[in-house]
Amino acid sequence: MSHGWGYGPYDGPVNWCKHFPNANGPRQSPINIISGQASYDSALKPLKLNYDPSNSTDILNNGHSFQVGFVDDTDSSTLTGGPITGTYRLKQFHFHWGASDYRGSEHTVNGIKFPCELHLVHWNTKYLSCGEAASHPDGLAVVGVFLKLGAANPRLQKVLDALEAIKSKGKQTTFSNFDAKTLLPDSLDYWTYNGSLTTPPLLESVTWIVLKESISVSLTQMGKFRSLEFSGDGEAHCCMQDNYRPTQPLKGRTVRRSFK
Ligand code: SG4
Ligand code: ZN
Repeated sequence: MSHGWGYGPYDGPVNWCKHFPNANGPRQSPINIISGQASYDSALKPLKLNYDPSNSTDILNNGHSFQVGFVDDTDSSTLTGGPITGTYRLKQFHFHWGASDYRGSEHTVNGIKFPCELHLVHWNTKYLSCGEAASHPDGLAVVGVFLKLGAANPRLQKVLDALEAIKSKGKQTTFSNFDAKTLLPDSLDYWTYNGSLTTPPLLESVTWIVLKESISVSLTQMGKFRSLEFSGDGEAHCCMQDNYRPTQPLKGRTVRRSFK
């Protein structure tokens, strides 16, 4: 492993600690959420997501996942309330998924893995940029949503139809007028804890907000995620699958819940 990292046998999660010492830090993510051990906190506020669909710009295969990016130079798409103080701006959303239907999510609930997990990444506007925010303990807030197998989800279709154009690493295309709020479930009940980015450099700057209610995805739709490639043009084809980090030790942290 040079400076690169991935999800394979040599560059995958168990080897990340060699170049990214944060991997063994006190507040790493993801974690297994044990529902019976999460403490109800009546002081937790409802989540407020205020997204402007005209802020979505592009969709990119970065060789680890694919992400939909948003304009973030004003407070036009924000997350407030919940466990956070102040205003956080939406930067991008991306997914993690498995090669089989029995794994793929990063967080687990009572040991249960979901086939896919959506992450909506926001940064604290008390800092100057997402990059700067990522090095502060209160810099980022990521909303995690589990996808469970079931009916085809029409709200995912625009995203999935765009994947054809970004099959290999480094490919990017425009992705305009997308309302990320349509991807969320009806209930915004959540668990929250202090954690990290789940990819190198594993910075310990994320307030995690994991929704209790999942959204649905069909087998055919999961197939579209799995047909993306980690590899770039001209490299040996390598399917983008199992791009999740396994759960990390809690190390004394508390997980709170917003619901009774
Ligand atoms: C994915 O690889 C995203 O594509 C990355 O986005 C993201 O990094 C990374 O996951 C870690 O984010 O919510 N899973 S996570 O902790 O958001 C960042 C980019 O590379 C910094 C922009
Ligand atoms: Zn993620």
